[in-house]
Amino acid sequence: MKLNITMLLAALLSFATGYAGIGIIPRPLAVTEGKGSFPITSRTVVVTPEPLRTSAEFFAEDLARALGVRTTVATDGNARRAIRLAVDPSLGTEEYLLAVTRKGITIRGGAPQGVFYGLQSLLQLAVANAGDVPAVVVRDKPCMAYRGAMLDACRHFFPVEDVKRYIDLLALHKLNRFHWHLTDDQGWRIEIKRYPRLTEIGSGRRETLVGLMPKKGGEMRFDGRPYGGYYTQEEIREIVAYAAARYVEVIPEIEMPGHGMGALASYPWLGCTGGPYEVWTRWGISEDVYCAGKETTYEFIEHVLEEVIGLFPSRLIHIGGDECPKQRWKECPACRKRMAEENIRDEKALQSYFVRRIEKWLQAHGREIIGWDEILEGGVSPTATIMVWRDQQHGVEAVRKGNRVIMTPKWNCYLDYSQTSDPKRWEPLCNLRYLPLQQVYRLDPYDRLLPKERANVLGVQANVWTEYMPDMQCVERMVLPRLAALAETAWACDRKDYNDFVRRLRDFVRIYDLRSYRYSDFVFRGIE
Ligand code: TNX
Repeated sequence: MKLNITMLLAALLSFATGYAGIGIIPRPLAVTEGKGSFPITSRTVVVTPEPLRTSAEFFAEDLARALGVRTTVATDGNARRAIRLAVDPSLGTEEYLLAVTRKGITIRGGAPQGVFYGLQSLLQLAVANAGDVPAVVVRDKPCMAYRGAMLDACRHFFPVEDVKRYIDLLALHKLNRFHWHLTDDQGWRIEIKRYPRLTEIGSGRRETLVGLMPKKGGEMRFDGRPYGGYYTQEEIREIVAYAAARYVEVIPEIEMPGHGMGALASYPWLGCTGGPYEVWTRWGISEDVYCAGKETTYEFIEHVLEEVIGLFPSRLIHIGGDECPKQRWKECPACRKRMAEENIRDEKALQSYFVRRIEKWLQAHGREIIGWDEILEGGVSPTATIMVWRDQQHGVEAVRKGNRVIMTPKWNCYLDYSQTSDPKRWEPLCNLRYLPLQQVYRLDPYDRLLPKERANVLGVQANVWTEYMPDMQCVERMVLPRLAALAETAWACDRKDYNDFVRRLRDFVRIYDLRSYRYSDFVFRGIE
């Protein structure tokens, strides 16, 4: 009851400010307002074909939570006051048409995921208008096929329930790829049956750095407590299925040849020096990396990937490839020998050899690689997808080489960067680089590209590195509402308007409230 009054007031307020409550994020392709409204009540029936039943039930649950109204989900079509769902193959796969009249609501989508996105929009309209949905026709389709968000589960570990909560967020923002960063210097988080030490040893660390950015004059302070966690294969299957039910594909990342201390600590023969190694307790880049000279390294990675592809059906498998110092390779006899034998001119080319070998293996198993933009160095195969995280110029180069790219340039997409420049408002621990909401919004994935080159930009992604995010509450506060800005680029890259976005955001954050997601309200308070 209390909720309903709040909603009513909010609806009145938005009316008073001349905003008819038809604010959807991301901004749809076309919105045509009609006359009157359709009130959703406990007599409303969601009529759905069987394949869309799960989506309909998610929607009914959301409504119940949001409005305190229990709608019924049914597969027969005779209800009078209905929300009707249907697949209409004349529309694109992710495209939908939502029509609200005084008599009822219909959502048609080119495929089930299109209907799912239509339901997300309807939920927004229902919540913003306290269940009395204004008559409108909304038509939408995403401009990007790949709409992602990454979560780093290595620097900090997030239990299954948190990962699901994160996936819920993706679905709410109509994103469709969950990039799961599962291995790094600070921890190995995926169970591999053939190599049990990866989780026995590699998933834990002695302690964790809790000082603020030592590089910037902070002190190196550790908490002195062991830390760890990993996902069993069963849990991974559960998460993959959970995501799939929300039209989110999970793309696992197994980092190589750098960021591998979790593995090296578990099996020291993976490094050039043979160790001993330790799972890292602080952030940064380790000089010790997988040995590119020894054959056993490649065998190990292939065995790991064999289990990985058994768990993740995604065509793309992320093999990392970023920030790999080459000093150890320079000093390593096995690496020198391999370079001589394979006619490899320098260490960058050795990394390229490494990546190509793994790519060949994955291709032989029906998969494709995606890697951070450093894999461009030393030559990259044209079939690799490049995840551009440094300057967008690397993306332009990759596109011109004929590669496909995902744009996630750090100065627009790194949601670990601080959202305010005001030190008094920083999180207790944070990355001091500054990335306000508007700067996320400003991302132009096609910047510097010719129109005919655009097709190779598959999409955009937000990255959430968790050095300074010990738990999901913190992740939520950092990610929201910046994720909404990214989502708008992914769906509406050619029809963005920041002020209009902020206006719609006021409605949108009520869904965060309803689901008790934490978020930053800086934009509403004029804090930059
Ligand atoms: C760079 S982006 C990294 C991560 C860090 C991040 C911190 C990338 C491919 N590597 O390992 O966590 O910066 O912002």
